[in-house]
Amino acid sequence: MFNLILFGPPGSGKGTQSENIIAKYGLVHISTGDLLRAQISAGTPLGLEAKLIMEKGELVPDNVVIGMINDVMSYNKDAKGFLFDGFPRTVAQAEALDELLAYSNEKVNLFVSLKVEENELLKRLLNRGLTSGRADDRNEDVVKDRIKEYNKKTTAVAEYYKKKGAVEEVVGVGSIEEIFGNISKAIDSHQ
Ligand code: B4P
Repeated sequence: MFNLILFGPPGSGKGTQSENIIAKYGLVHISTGDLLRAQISAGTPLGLEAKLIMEKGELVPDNVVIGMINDVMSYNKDAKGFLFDGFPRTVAQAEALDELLAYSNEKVNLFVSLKVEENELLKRLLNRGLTSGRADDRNEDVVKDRIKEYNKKTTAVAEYYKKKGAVEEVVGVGSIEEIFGNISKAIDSHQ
């Protein structure tokens, strides 16, 4: 198995690059943002709870997100590997992922961190808000709160994986193809 985490602040290109990565490497894509939005669309109790939190730009509780990840991994036991997009976002989530993988003698093989500065993130997300229909992209204060939440709770995840090794930083500014080329080089050198 090859298990990859694509990491970065909101708007750094995780969702965008994930599409290219799964097409090239055949990994099972797990985006916690997409899973949560699917729950919201289906109007489940979990979705109703998540909607209120996501509209404020905050993180959904760890136990909810870890439960969703566990479900998708269990349904995909024969996967060649997983691409985790937008997960883990806290150290508790990172520890839980390590435990889930360890059950099947697997581990995180590579952690790719996309580097994009805050002004560019703000510009991209507000721009996406014009067409995406996503409430959390439309309001500048909410977008800023998401970036603050990332700085407060999520940057520690990068430190957690740096201690374990297999971390690659990729500049997330430039053309989508150029960035994907650099991510591919990082993956190829760790397979
Ligand atoms: P996510 O769905 O993960 O959303 P995101 O971080 O905003 O998006 P992403 O980073 O994938 O967007 P992309 O850059 O591709 O999370 C949404 C919310 O869900 C969170 O705020 C939180 O509330 C909740 N949540 C999700 N996971 C959670 C977890 N594990 N724990 C707790 N809560 C969780 O795209 C951004 C824009 O940039 C696009 O318009 C794209 O076209 C553009 N773009 C991409 N690459 C570009 C480039 N190179 N140049 C120019 N523009 C580019």
